[in-house]
Amino acid sequence: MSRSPGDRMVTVAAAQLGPIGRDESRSAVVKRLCSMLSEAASRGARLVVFPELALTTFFPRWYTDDVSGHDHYFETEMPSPQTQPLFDEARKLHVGFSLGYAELTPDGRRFNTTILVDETGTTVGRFRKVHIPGHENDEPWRPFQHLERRYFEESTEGFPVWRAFDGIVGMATCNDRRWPETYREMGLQGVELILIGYNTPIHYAPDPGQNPLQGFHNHLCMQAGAYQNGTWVVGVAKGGTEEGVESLAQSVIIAPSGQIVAQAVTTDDEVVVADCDLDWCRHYKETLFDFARYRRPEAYGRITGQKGVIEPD
Ligand code: CDT
Repeated sequence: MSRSPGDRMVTVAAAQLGPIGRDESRSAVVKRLCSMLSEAASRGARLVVFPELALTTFFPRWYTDDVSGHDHYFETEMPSPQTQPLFDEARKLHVGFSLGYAELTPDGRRFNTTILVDETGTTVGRFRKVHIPGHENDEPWRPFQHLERRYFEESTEGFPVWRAFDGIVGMATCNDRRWPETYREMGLQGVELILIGYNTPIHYAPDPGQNPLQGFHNHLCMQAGAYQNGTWVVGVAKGGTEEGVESLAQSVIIAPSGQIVAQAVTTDDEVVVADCDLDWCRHYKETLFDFARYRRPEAYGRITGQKGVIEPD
């Protein structure tokens, strides 16, 4: 099957962020995001993808006995008076966006959330992070903590997709990108564009031998997810050294072939743009990865039937 561009060409921007300081105000961050929206729009983007926890510093690196003492890092409404300018700017520029932030619900639940907003400024989708990495309790032996499991609940809402931007769009958040089930769940709903934000410290305390491989593993899992499901994947970092912790940048836009078509070159605020032909997905979804023809769910019972490893006797 030869590849000729289809009608559903969507220009997408990966809006990589550099560090956000502990004391940086919401309004200052929103200003940064608005200027990136405007740059992306001037470069033809119709959809701008921001990272995980894009409104604040990565606060789960700090231990606290009572997490409610850190509620100022959470959003209780979206948009709020501080974030409304982002929605207004998007509507004015006629671009959509996805935005990761810490969500505190009216009944006191905390999620690591991403929303999808269309070109009219309307929220069309909400995803809550499924795989919550790190630890629950203080582990002072680490040079810095990764306390997402203290701050956030695991979502039980799975991986929905939405019809938007002339295609089928899904979202995932940071650690979700390392799990093949994430992509397959959306692949089985015909996803054509997966938006992923991440905050990935270079130093992995439980096994520092993985540190030099952070960039490789980041691309490896997203490229495999794209190819094996015939979908575009946009992976967007909050990178650079934030409050003394160095995080991976290397944001990318990946085609359904698994090839990287655009990549950030800095560790700071940077807009990377690519034309994403959603019709390209068909070339994989209707050939090698024609699920209806080739998948063997009857051979995959363990995937949903068990959680951990059960070794043979
Ligand atoms: N934010 C996030 O999910 N980061 C994780 C770090 C895992 S190490 C505790 C990631 O998978 O990149």
